[in-house]
Amino acid sequence: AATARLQRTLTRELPQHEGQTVKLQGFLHARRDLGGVQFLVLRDVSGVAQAVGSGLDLPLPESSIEVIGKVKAHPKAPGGFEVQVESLRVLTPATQPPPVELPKMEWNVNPETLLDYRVVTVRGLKERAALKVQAELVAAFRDHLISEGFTEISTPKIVSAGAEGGANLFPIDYFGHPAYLAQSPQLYKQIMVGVFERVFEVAPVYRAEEHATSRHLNEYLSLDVEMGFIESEEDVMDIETRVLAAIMARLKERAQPELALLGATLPEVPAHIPRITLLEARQLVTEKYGHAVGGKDLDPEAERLLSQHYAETEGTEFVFVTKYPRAARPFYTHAEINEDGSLNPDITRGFDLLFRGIEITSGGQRIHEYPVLLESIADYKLNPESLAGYTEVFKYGMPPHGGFAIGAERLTARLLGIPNVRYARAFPRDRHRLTP
Ligand code: AMO
Repeated sequence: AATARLQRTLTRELPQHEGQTVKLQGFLHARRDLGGVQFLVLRDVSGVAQAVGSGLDLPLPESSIEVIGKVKAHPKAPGGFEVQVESLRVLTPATQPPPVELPKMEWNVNPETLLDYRVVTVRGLKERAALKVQAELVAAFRDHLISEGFTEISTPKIVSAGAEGGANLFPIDYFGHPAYLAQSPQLYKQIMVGVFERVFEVAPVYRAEEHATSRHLNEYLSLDVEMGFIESEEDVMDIETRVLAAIMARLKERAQPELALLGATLPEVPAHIPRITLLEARQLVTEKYGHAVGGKDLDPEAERLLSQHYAETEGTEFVFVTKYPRAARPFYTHAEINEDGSLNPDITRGFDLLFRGIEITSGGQRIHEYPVLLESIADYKLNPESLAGYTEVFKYGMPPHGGFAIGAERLTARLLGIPNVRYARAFPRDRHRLTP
């Protein structure tokens, strides 16, 4: 009766309860029987704890359980303490063992099995740590932007036209009308600059990418920012730098156990992240590393080499690649402004941010003048009627503005050394995966 009134203790709190009787609740993470002595590892939201007993009727792994027992210092136990089991109660027994032993899971060992059984493998300590770090990262993104006067918005994910161009749109049937899943909140976040001037959104977006790579998902979490009354895309890069610094500061403060578990080190975010134009970047990787860059952008190898160059020469893991050619940017991107004030037809104010060898952000200044926008839509051979709901707002004094978007899974994966963005999402959608 006395123990029934015990409050729940978290595994993390055991050191504060040495010598006391505590009640732990969680999942049976692992169990071992050593000649009559039984060891169990209980996992709760705060970590794991070892408990030791005998004569216990142990359920299958992943059963949810309650353990009551005395806390004892034990140097070999995880966290330095163990619980000597006085009673074990099975709250809900697992009806079958998990298809893989959770304590033994590693990235990329049987990756398909891990994803097929994601409902339970996502409970794994590393899997959970990655998602926890991402949650902290998103919280930091929000908090920092709010502190700089940004307002959170929510824009439609069912849309009538693509925002980013390309063929990677998911068509859907909207009561008999053609519609699409949103590729990005781009057009709506720009419209909302007319309301709040500084806005951000945290929401999934959809890309019908047919290829399976370690950096592409068909549904990913986009961390979007848009701000009005800027001078140029430099203002946008400055904000992004501060956002990244705030993210790393929060992770340092709040995600140490997860970072340690994953063996991850946080990057320093320099006050000024180096900036190099795309043209110069292409030349650099060709001249320094002998890599001939195909296409109009940087290919993945060029991104890797450019990051390597900045790590070696400036000791930074971030670099902005700026002044993208028009041909490599969407129709809404603002042209570079020549010294005489005219618009450069070939170069834009679009940029990417590379982190540890991979593009994690695109951004730039946007076209804000109605006639210029209509001209761009015509140049890109897009249908002005399908974009009329967007272009309309440019009749009403849209200020110079710009923004950026961070792919949350790419940033998480690069931060934590996770080899594939699929493991930086609880339930990834890829070319072959619609469940769970
Ligand atoms: P972009 O299309 O470059 O730009 O996307 C921005 C960032 O989103 C991430 N990303 C992806 N992550 C996982 N899987 C994908 N298939 C995928 N595609 C993109 C990347 C990328 O840098 N509207 C612009 C942003 C802006 O200018 O504000 C846009 O969507 O990290």
